[in-house]
Amino acid sequence: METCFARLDAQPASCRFGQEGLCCRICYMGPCRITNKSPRGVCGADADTIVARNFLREVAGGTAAHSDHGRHLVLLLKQAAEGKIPDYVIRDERALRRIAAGYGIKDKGRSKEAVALELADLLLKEFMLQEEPLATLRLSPAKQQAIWNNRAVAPLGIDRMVVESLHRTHMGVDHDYRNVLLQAFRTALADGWGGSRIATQISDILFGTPSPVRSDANLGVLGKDTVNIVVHGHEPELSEMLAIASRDPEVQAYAKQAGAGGITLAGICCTANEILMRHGIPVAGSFLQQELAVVTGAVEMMLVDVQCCMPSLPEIARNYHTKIVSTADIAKTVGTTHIILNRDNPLATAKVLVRRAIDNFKNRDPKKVAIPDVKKPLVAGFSVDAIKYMMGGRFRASFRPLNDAVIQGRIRGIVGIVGCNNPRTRVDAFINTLTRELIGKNVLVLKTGCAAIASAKEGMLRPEAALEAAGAGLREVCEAIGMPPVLHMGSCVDNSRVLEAGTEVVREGGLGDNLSQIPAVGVAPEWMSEKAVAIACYFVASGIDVILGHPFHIGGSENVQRFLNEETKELFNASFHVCEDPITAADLVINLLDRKRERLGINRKAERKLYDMEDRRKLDV
Ligand code: BF8
Ligand code: SF4
Repeated sequence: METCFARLDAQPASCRFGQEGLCCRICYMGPCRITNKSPRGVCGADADTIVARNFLREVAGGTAAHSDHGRHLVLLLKQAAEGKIPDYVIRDERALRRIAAGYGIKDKGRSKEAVALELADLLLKEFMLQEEPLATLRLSPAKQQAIWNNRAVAPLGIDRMVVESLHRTHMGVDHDYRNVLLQAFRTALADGWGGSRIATQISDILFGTPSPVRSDANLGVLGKDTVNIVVHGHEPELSEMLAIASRDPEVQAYAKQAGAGGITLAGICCTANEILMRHGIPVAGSFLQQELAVVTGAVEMMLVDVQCCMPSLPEIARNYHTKIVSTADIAKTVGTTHIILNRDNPLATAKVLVRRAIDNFKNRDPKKVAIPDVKKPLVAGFSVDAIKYMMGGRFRASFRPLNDAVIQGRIRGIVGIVGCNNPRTRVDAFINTLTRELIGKNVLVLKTGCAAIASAKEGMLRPEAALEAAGAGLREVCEAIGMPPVLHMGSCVDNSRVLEAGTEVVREGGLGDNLSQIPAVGVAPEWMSEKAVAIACYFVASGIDVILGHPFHIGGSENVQRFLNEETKELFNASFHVCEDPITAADLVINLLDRKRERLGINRKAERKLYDMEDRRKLDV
């Protein structure tokens, strides 16, 4: 069986030009490669221009992916508000009214449908704005907006930013690497404070704002005697319907008739995170486990939509009875069965799919079944709203206790550990070592994407993990609230929740008046996708330092490296750092947090020491 790990071994050594960003193939006078002997491409572009242009194209790709997902959801909200698809309803009216108020939409005395329609129209415009900055930017702290305006990086319409980026990187257009890189930050902001934020908000309105929920993670969640259906990809539209369909009594009875013990619906990648957060549906695995899920021989059907779905899946599935079904018209793969979603009645499509999976149960070959006996319990569902509620109950919901804990030093700071897995490094190793190191040092860890799944599989998303591994200060906070030391905030578009959490911290007061002042850092230890590049850029542009487990493809230009790793400090009060091992990364996180604490005048070492891991051990003795 050939999986990504074997295919990586079979790859020739990576091309240095590609790795360093020095290969340009954007016009047909090329491809051009920059060397000492040929320091310019045919058109005259030098290393700085070529590296910066390639980088901007990556950011545009990542922004496009997140934002197109956001657009699909806005269109869905519009149709739901118009009553065109009865299966989709506004499940969270409170979220709708709160979010609409954030955009200044009046909701008093108006039906939820009327408010939703106005909101959907306003958010659709976010994609199209030609001359005004995004309205969604106004959800950030005022000082943050001032920084973006001063630096001329406040994005206009999301689509316009992506198109402009492609235009500016066309042959013979924008050649000043600084100008090109500023556009990279501007485009990334249209993702984090545009497309991604919109996707998260609409998902909450349509499918419910997540709140703490129990579940399990790892391949062991697949049932030996149940029909196993795995949903994989990113958009929650169909998986939400599958969650309902798989619980339908008639469908359940059909599974029993087929000789199965029931139906197990499980997720891979960010679809997993979406339905875990809202329904507690178990997680079969992260990005690099998609092929392995098929290799268990126990999956009747795997549904794929967009992003991070490997084209190898049908090839792997040929060795088993597994049906790979693609569900998005913009994402087809040779060898899959493609279904067209019944837009008028998506629940009916979901039921047909579940029945087809049940029909396939009889084709399972017991001799080929090998489900690893691994799974860990977890608690997920930490939306910003849920965190506020946990801290203060319904009537005093607020971040005050969190801010106080940071000011007192019980929590040293907040780190967002996000992003993918990458077969070039040992799966989950960097993510999990770093996470343990940091919670031991009283850093509250927020997680999204496949990094969150890594923690789930390690058992770090259980509240008990605070007793086992957190420093005394963090442990005290977690125990008082009953929360894990690592909070699962959702899928990759839900990195916008990390920004939202930072904004709440600022709003609550006492830790500075923009995001760059709060003791917070982002880390993408095992990242691989263009989306991760966009996320990293909008974190930095939002004033949050970002540590990467391996560098961008920018090694070919010292100027580009200097701009991203140094000059951004002047622009945004944050920059990129590269740390290739988790211990050095943990030290750097602590260092960066302490510097921010120092500036806020709250870095009182004596108090903080009391909460350190070593002291905690002494106290325990
Ligand atoms: O968007 S963390 S491997 S699944 S890109 Fe992909 Fe990376 Fe996973 Fe979700 Ni995000
Ligand atoms: Fe070569 Fe310039 Fe064309 Fe790039 S744009 S391929 S550097 S000629």
